[in-house]
Amino acid sequence: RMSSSDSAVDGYDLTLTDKVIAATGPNAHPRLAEIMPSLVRHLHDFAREVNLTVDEWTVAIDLINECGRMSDDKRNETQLLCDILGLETLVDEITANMVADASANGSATPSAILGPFYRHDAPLLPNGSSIVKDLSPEVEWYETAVADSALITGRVLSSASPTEPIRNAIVDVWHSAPNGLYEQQDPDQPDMNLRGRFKTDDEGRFSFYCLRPVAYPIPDDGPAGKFLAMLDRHPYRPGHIHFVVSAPEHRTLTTQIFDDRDEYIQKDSVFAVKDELIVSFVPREGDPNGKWLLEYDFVLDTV
Ligand code: MBD
Ligand code: FE
Repeated sequence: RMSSSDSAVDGYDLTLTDKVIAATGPNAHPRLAEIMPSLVRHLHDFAREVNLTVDEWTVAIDLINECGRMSDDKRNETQLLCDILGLETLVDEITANMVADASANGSATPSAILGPFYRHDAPLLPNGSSIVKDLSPEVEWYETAVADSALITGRVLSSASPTEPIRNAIVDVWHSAPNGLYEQQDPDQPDMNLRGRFKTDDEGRFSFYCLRPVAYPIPDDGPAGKFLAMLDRHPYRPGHIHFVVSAPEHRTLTTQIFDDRDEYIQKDSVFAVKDELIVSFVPREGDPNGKWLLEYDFVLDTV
């Protein structure tokens, strides 16, 4: 029976939505009290819009449960599920917009998502050293590593005065090996391989040796990968290098750079590419440890 606008429409009980929203008590966590009505409304509207059945909902519950079961400190499958839905990129964008205040003048390096493979406490290394550990000819990807050896140098600058370098900034870097695996995913790589932290000198400079990054599939042996397959989507990310750049009195920058040679640059499976983060390595002579060069400056906003 249709007595008012909040009763049954198209056979669905809209008052259920209102009841769930109204059930929140007066002492609820303020931020939750603010956002839950919207979450409940969107969730319910979605279920009504697609005519979600119990069987379908059960499949979704199983998927989320499986993500949780699979996650530990080396693998965050739930985060990966969010990533393929664009959610980590979306919240990164929203956060960047929220913190854009008077101090931000738009010149800071754009952020990009952290991803599931960051590790705290990467070794603090002297500038000019290599994050490539124990590279022996026995390694299956030795040839690629030799051909792709790269030197990355640059400065960390402040958006407040970009002519003034920031000294003692920390550049925390990590990337996957040419076999497409991060060190913690691969028992054949030494601990902390392809990870390092570098402190900028008095001119704000950092430098280190690494490898040009290659495209690789996000782990597709778990529920997130199965989901991708069900969507007829590929699991590849374009070759990328992750950074967390931090300095006193500045907003910590989490970002990635993307190698312009990569065929997946326009079709990242986790939607993290931004034009300003696409870089060109240039060939370099006379240094077998660095056949390619990238000069890249990071610009941080003040807090
Ligand atoms: C990655 O290497 C990554 O950086 C992100 C964001 C998601 C999955 C795998
Ligand atoms: Fe990554």
